[in-house]
Amino acid sequence: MKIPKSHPRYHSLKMREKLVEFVEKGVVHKTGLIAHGRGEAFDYLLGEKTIKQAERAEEAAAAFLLKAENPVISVNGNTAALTAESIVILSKRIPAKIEVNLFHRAEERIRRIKKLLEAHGGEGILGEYPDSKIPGLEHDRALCTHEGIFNADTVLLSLEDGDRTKALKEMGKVIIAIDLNPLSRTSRCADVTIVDDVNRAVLRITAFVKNLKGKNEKIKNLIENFNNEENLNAVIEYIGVRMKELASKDK
Ligand code: PTJ
Repeated sequence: MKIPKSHPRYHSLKMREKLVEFVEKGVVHKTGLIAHGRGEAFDYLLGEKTIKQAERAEEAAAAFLLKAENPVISVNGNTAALTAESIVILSKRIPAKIEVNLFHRAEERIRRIKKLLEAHGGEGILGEYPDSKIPGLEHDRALCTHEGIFNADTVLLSLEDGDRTKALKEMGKVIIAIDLNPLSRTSRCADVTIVDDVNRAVLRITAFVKNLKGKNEKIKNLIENFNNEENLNAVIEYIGVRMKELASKDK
C-alpha cells in the first residue's frame, strides 16, 4: 500500500513498513516488531517529538562519547534497520567502533546487519567473531568482542534488554541508552537515558558531537551537570502533564 505523505502518521507508518521489510530480509528479529510497538506507544505519549529533556540527554551523550577513550556503539536488528546510515555517520564523527550485539543471536543475522552497515560506509564492524563474554549473563547474549564492547569504557546502546544493560554497567562502563520507555530497567540503570525515538536521537547526538568537538571545558561541564535520575523523572512528569492536558481538552 502506498502511504500518502499527507497522512498525519506518515513517518510512523513508514517506519513500520521498513521494519516489516527488514524482518523479511532477515535483519530484524520478528519480536522486534513487538518491541517497536511498545516504543511507538511511548512516542505517542511524548507527542512523537524530541522533548527538551531528551535533547539535554542527547547533548550529555555527545559529551560522554567525545570524552571516552574506547567508545562503542552497540547495534541490534531494529537499530540497524531504522538507522544504519546515521549510525555509521555518528561512529565516524566521534570516532567510535560499531559492534553488532544481538539479544536473539544468530550468526546469519549478524552477517546481514554487518553487510547493511557496510553498505552505508561502515568499516571494521565488530561482533561476527566474539572472543569474550559479558560476565553474569547466560546464553549467547553475553558474547562480545574484547576489542569492542568488552574493552569499551562507554557504550551507546538502543532498544536494549535490561539484563545486559545491568551487566555492562556492573563491568564499570558508562552506559548511554536510547529507549522510548522511561520506566524500563535499561532506562533506569543507564548513566544517560535518551527518551526519544532512535532515529531522532542518533541524528541529534551527531549534531551535538559536531558542535562540541574540541570544546573540552564545555564537555566537562555537561558531564558534571547531567543527572540522569532527575532528567528521567522530568520526562515522566512531562508525560503526566501532557496526559492531563489532553484529557481536559476533551471535556
Ligand atoms: O535484534 P535483537 O535480537 O538484538 O533484538 C532486539 C529487540 C528489540 C527485539 C530486543 O532487544 C528486545 O526485545 O527489546 P525490548 O526488551 O522489547 O526493549 C526494547 C525497548 O526499546 C523498549 O523499552 C521500547 O519501548 C524501546 N523502543 C522500541 N522502539 C524504539 C524504542 N526506543 C527508541 N526508539 C524506537 N524506535
